[in-house]
Amino acid sequence: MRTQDPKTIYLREYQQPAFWVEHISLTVSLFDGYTEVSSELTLKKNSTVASRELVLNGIDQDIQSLQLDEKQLSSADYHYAEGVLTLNCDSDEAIFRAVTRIDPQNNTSLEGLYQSGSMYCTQCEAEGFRKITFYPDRPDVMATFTTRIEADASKFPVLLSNGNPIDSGTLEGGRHFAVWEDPFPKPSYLFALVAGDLSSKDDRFTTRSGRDVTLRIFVEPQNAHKVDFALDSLKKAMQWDEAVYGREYDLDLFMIVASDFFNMGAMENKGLNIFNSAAVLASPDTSNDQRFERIEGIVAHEYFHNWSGNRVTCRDWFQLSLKEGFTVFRDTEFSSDMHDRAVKRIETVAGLRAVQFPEDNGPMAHPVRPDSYIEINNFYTATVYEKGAEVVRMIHTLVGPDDFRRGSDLYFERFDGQAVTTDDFVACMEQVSGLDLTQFKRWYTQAGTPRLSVTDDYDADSQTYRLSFHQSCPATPGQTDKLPFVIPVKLGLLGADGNDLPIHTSANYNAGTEVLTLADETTEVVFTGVSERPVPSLLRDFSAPVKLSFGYSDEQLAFLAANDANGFNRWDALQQLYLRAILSMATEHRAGRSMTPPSVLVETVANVAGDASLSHAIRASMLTLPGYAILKDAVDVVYIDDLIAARKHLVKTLATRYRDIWRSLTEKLSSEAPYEFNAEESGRRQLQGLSLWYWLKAGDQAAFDFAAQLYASATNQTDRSNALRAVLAGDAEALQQSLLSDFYEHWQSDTQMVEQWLTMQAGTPGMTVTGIETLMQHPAFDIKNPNKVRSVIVGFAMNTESFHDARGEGYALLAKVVQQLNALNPQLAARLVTLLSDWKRYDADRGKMMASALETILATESLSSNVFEMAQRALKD
Ligand code: B3K
Ligand code: ZN
Repeated sequence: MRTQDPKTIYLREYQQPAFWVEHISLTVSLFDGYTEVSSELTLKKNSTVASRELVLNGIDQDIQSLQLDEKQLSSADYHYAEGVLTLNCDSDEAIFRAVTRIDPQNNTSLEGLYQSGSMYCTQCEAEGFRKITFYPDRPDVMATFTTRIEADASKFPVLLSNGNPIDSGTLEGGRHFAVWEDPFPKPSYLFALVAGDLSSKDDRFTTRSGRDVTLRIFVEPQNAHKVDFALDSLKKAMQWDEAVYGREYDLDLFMIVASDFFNMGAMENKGLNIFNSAAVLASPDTSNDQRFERIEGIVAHEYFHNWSGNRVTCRDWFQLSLKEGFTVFRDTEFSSDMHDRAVKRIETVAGLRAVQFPEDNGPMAHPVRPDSYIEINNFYTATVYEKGAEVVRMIHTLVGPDDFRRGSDLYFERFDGQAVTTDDFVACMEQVSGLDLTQFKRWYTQAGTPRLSVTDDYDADSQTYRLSFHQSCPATPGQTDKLPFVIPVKLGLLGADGNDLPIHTSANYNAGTEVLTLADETTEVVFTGVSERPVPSLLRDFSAPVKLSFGYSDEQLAFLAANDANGFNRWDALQQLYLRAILSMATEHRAGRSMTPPSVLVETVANVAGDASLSHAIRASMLTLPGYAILKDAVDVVYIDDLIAARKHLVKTLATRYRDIWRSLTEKLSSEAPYEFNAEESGRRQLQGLSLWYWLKAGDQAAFDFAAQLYASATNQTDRSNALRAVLAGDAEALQQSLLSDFYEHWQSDTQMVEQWLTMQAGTPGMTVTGIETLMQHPAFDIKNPNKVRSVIVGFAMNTESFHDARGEGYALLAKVVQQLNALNPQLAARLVTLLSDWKRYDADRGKMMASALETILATESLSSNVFEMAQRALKD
């Protein structure tokens, strides 16, 4: 157990530093066994701060020499403890020089400079630069960088850093060097360096002002055939940001590097994005449609950060959502424009409900702009990213698209080259729109998902219809009482013929956007001239991230699913029907009674499956049942066995009742055409995959044959993985084993395919802890590789039935893995802790076992502050 609890950082304690850095000159010299880093900081006193203390962060720095101006510093001149070096600096302008040694080859934390396979790369966000050299490693210190890299020329022919290459040459002893200069002042978290034996591919983009930009992607040679899609996505993103935000790229070179060892998806380092290989390498043969879509979105996301994040960055890490919420909003809009907007909205909301809502509904809940943290890496969460994007989306809804664009223009112009706050962003939107967003900003400061309950009343005599809204927000850690939120509710009123009735109201309703804005705990809205009792369609397009309840009958939901003019709400109505059905069946199961899904639901499913007016993709999402994350979030106590039994029973009922529909859809949706990734084609494949899955659940031999045949003849990974997913979900064990071993046999030299193979196995029904332990012994597994850990461990935790096995062995295994990773990669270890954080929602027995796994974790020797913070928050009342 740790001797001292790590320090908590508070937003309210933010202070500017006493010294700014105007420029840093860095020389990084890679040697086998160690790396030498020499840095020269051009310091300038911050006149608004009285202190003369120079505060530099530095972790695992083996000091060779330190110098302030002409003075060599001895240990009496500075204080260096717990990663902070402090010294006094009497002049207003000074040069600080440091020569230190670091050990990237043994850096398994994948923060700072580290080795990834045969290459070196960096990850500096949030606080990795302090593992490279002494520096005020905080985002409000923005400096220009010159970086010189020296290394063995044959092992590391490619040497990269941010900005433009300005010099290169050979050195003695088979070594060489390259010098890079980044003219844009940036915080240290955007620094990057890469050295390796990489192959590259170039493309070009001409900006709208006519500048020619070279786009260059670097990968290990065996991946050279997997780069085209990322380059195309990049060009689309560049074009989109010019068209939609008026933002142009600012350097002559934009580079992307793929790394196999990476803690997250990708990183937006200025001019030199570094990507997790899995988030950038694509080919039809190894990436399914979902993967293509994800890669396109991430490439765009990182590119968009060049403005929302790099040119305008965060003052401190509490402002993380300033860049992340905004950039997620931007990449989501980009994807909506590239493909199908309604489908994208459905995917986004399904993801929000499955991940962010549960986070907001448990011990990990925190505001979009947190008030405090121990380890900032623990706050790269769905709340900061996805809820943060919803908050930006609501601003977009409230001010309208034109003012939003004017507001973002103002924001980029006013704050270019600065480190700012979410308040600064909102202030721009207020200025251009004239709206007062003071109350709206509670979305940034209050955690928890608001509940919006709605009742209605119709008076035929006066033809008035009344909706009464009541909002509340449950207590979250550290926040018991919440004030009302501003909630934009997009709505329509459906008449019996399924069409929208005209809306007349004196409430705060915008007829152009169909948005009603609520600001009070209770709001009564009266609609006049309503000729019949309508069915309300509320929260269209999910206009606010709230949990809405309205006492719909099953028939009304089915009616909305069939008729709503809003595609999103059609989907959502059916989701509510599924959810209700499963929850009530689970209650029956618990009571030992038989389960029967409501016939109105069963009939609606057939209608949707056969509704040719709906796109394939919309049909597929409408026919997809809510997953366990959403089911769990909807109950007070999670009796997981009952939820599993109920969900399975519904699947079985739909599968067997409609086996002919599934069969005919599966067969009809086959295509011989060569693979193309677009909305139309991926929708077709998605619906075929789902139909095949249902058909196979009906147990028909013909379905197994079809799947085996689809697998064998597949010319792309989407068809192949659809076949595999269906087979793995069924109970034909021999077929499962034969396909899985064939897959590995065939693809073992392809890293991305091996990761998918691991994930599939971890997710197989009937997977056991022993099975996972065996998988972890497989040569393809590597505990030091986050992708492999995520494939197996997160894959297993998502396998609800197996992970929540009543004996609790899954929890114990997870605790063991966290303990092991605590020493190797604290950031990843801390992520895994969240898989146990909802322990209190389970039945008492499971809850106890999950909590005891957390206790085990908390008792680990030399516990990292990352894991400590997460385990302790998870266990706290
Ligand atoms: N900004 C990075 C995330 C860094 C995470 C550090 N633990 C990727 C992104 O959001 O674009
Ligand atoms: Zn981001």
